[in-house]
Amino acid sequence: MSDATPFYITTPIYYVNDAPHIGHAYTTLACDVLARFKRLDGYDVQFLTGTDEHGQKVEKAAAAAGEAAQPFTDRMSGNFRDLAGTLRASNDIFIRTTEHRHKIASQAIWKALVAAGDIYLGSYAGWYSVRDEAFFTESEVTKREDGARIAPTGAECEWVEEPSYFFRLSEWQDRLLAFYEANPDFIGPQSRRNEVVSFVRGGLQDLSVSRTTFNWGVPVPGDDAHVMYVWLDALTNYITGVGYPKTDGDFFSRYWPASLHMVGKDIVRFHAVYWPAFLMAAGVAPPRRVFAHGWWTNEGEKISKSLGNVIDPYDLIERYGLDQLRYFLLREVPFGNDGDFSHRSMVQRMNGELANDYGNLVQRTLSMIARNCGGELPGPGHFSPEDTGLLGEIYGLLEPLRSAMDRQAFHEALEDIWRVIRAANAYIAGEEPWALRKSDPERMGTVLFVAAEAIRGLALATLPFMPDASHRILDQLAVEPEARDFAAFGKAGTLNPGRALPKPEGVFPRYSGEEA
Ligand code: ME8
Repeated sequence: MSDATPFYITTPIYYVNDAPHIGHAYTTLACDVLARFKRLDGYDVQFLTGTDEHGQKVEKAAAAAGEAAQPFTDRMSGNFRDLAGTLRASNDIFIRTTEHRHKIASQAIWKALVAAGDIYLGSYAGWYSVRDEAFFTESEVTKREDGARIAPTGAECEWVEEPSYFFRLSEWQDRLLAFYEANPDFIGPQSRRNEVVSFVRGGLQDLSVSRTTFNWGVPVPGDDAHVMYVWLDALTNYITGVGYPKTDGDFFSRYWPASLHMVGKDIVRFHAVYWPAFLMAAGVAPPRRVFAHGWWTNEGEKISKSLGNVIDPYDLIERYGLDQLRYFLLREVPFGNDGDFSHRSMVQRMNGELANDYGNLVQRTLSMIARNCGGELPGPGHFSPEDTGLLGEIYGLLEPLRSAMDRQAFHEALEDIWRVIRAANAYIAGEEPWALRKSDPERMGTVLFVAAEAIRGLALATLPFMPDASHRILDQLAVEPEARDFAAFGKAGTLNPGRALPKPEGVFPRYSGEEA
């Protein structure tokens, strides 16, 4: 195995009750950008995504579709797999919770919890929200006018009374608080961390971890009348994916604990409270970090099927392009905050930041080289302070990018990159290479070389965000495939003066269609 540092990143596994939408695409893209960044930076990455296929919600959806649960989940899971492909997600693992290996892993963690004395048989009587697949206490639900009980998430609850196994979560309060204290980066952003800590400080109740009123789930070992609570089954996917229960295997010991579970803010409690408690109880190390991003609304409204305003990622890709969508989603909101999707701001960013700022920089530099240097990359002469200034900005970009990416501050990374794009545009405007063609061709060559070197660095920096467009820019600079990683970032000499460049063509089209 490679001696590179391992980095294991996961998306939530998505429920297959419905078609994927922009929210699912968002989390997957954010993970993909980080996975690509880490690979380019020399890490040994495992990137997992997949589908959550058990539980009442999926069973009901299958029944509503008039299908048996397994073929229904096969079909629906395929939609998520297809979306990952369309998004160009570079996941190494696609896991489904109906796979045999996952049943083995789920039953193994169950047995470990039983062996640790953390599971007992009792009976549950309380509220359950099928939409959230979550239990709620009397004090958490509110009564609507028609008498229906509503969870804090807005979902309707039903009353459930059934025999159930419980996990002794109440006994994990102190150990969880000590764990958060010892691992200040375990939950990001800070606001979510505070929320989780105060939730746990408020006291924890034992958690029902099995159901008996339906059977679409992993059978509880030794008691077939119960299926495992879907969240215990679902969370376990993250260790199934790296080989659990074979914890002494190379794969598991290499990639576990996960570097990062990326989730939406809706499911932070499951990941930052229940999951580390299950794992510690089962004698498995908790993940290193959980980052909960914010929620997208559509033109100011909550996205929901009943409002009919679900945003289809395929439509956006068709209209604006995949790289454009990837850029927009990670640039539009500080990662961690909620965001509002609007076509207006999509078009503004696409035209202003991609076509004008970045696209023009590339396009005018490459077309000046094509026109004035016979299509060959010019060689540099003596460097002026302006030249070394811009080169310094480029070579200095990687460190702030690393820092931003390690904090999942994608917007900050993009701002850093755009600062250098603007500096490069200002450099060209100041140096006026077009005016040097006759008066000082050597100086013109130096300026165009420096601009090309800046573009090379920028294209490497944008590779994780916009892989297609960035590769096309590197193609136009004739950068060799093996020089397309961060090891080559600050390596002057990767560009070959005298080398014939392909005919330049724009990579960031302007959007000129009708706005939706
Ligand atoms: O919760 N804005 O699956 P799920 C941003 N199966 N992100 C959104 C979003 C929105 N409007 N809507 C969804 C589940 N997401 C469980 C997870 S993990 C062991 C089990 C994203 O299909 C966001 O990442 O409901 C959210 O956490 C996830 O989709 C929920 O997907």
